[in-house]
Amino acid sequence: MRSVQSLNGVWDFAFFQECGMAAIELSALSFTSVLTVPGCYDVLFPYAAQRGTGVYRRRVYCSGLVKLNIAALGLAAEVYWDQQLIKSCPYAYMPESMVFDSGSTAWHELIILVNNQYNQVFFPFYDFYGYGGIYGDVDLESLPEFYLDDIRISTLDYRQGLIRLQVRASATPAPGCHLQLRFDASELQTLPFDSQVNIYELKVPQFQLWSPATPCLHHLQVSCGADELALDFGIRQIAVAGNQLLLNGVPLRLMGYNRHESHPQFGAAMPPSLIEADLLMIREQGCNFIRGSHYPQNRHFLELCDRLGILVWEETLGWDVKFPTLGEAAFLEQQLDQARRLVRNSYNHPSIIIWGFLNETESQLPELRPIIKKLCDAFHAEDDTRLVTYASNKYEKDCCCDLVDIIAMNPYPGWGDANWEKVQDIDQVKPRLDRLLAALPSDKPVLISEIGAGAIYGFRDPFKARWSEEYQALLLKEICNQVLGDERFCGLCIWQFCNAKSYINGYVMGRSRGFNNKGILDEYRRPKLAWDIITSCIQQARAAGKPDECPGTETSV
Ligand code: ADA
Repeated sequence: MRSVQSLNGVWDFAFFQECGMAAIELSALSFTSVLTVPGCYDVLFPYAAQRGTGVYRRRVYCSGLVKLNIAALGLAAEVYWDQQLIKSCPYAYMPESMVFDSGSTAWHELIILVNNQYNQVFFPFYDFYGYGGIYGDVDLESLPEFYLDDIRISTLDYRQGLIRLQVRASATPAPGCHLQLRFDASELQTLPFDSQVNIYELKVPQFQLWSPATPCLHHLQVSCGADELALDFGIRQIAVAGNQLLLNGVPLRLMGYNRHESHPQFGAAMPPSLIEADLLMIREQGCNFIRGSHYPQNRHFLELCDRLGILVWEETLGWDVKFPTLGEAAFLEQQLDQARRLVRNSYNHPSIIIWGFLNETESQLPELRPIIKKLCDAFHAEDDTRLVTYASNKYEKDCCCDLVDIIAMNPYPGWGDANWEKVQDIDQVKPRLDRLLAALPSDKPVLISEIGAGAIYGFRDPFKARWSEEYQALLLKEICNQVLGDERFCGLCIWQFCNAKSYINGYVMGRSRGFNNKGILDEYRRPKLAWDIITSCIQQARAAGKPDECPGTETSV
């Protein structure tokens, strides 16, 4: 196996307020402080709420060809090895890997500049806080000269355990090169490896299907020349039949939450055990689905979803971007680049069933169609085994629904679309959903990808006024009953799992306390009244046979 060195831990640190990365003089730096990686600096004193460049430094003992992996960072970064620029990282939350010659056996200097000023990828109008820091693990792998660069496994036929294995090497192999592989504890297989990219169709011995009820993973060990890799994968197929979703041929209804990677004390660098705590709550409630709003997901999150049997929508960063930016060639290029990288990074996670892009875009405008088409095509070209969509708030006016695999709508009856003159608007839910369904194509699955209401934790009110826990609970009960009870919807994804930090002075936008308060839990994961109500609705829907396939209710094939 490759040797991997974790670079997590305590790094030297310096912070330059209101200073861009270009202005940092590497040779003149002095480090007065330290910071732990992973971590966000702008949730910590003395850097809390500041914007500028954080400079991380540590020494690394190594030599030769290496691959540096940074699980995620934000908002943008530059990576320097012995004062030489190795890579610029423009996308917040995107896993980064870089292969380079680290030099002779010695202590080397690794510097990562991490800037948290808004940029052309992370705009100030995003309704979630732009945290600065290294959000995920950092490690360094030693590579042989000829190495395996990318492995992708797709299910070709779930009934037979037939998979497609695509292996890309760093270069064209020497003549007579072979790939050795082993599934789980089965016999070692030897296959010819004669070009840089090799594709095999293989049957997995004694295969088991992956699904929310039985999240069985297989283990694959692959070696070629001096390189060896191992990974887990699942055999499962997600498909669409008319307005239904099918998982391994069985009708599937989604029930779950939008979730931000966000915590008041950790920002976007949540410890894996806290991520796990979120997922266990979600699964315990009877949910089977999470939309990873609104960016690439932490690798611990994805691994946990694979293991726990939680289905995932993963998406690229691009929130409510409007014209003229939306029409710029550079913006589209960036979106396409993110799409390709998202798929490459997450390809082997069976939990992911949907790729998403451009949250709440201008999909009511015909001039957006070519852009949406290009993005759908880019996702499909990288991955023809998953569904592609964007979450829309253009509802009846959306003119791009024919371009996606699954229609996803974010209506807010009783809240955003509400008549605020009325004390309550619960009775608006059903007519709003009916109008939506009447206008949308009926030959595709329709997912409610966001819906919900704000409530301030602890604000209890006998009048059930807006912002009270009571109003949120009442509205969510009606939403759950209407959506789960209507088979024309393939799923319900509530906005949102827990409160998440947003605009600091967001009072006018309804972001009081600086948080988006539509969480069913507060930002410390304390349940509001709606949590138990939603649990009961899921139990009732399951008792009535809906959703057909929540964890535990699935029929095996
Ligand atoms: C939108 C958006 C979410 C959030 C939500 C809200 O639908 O996609 O990120 O901002 O509105 O709370 O209003």
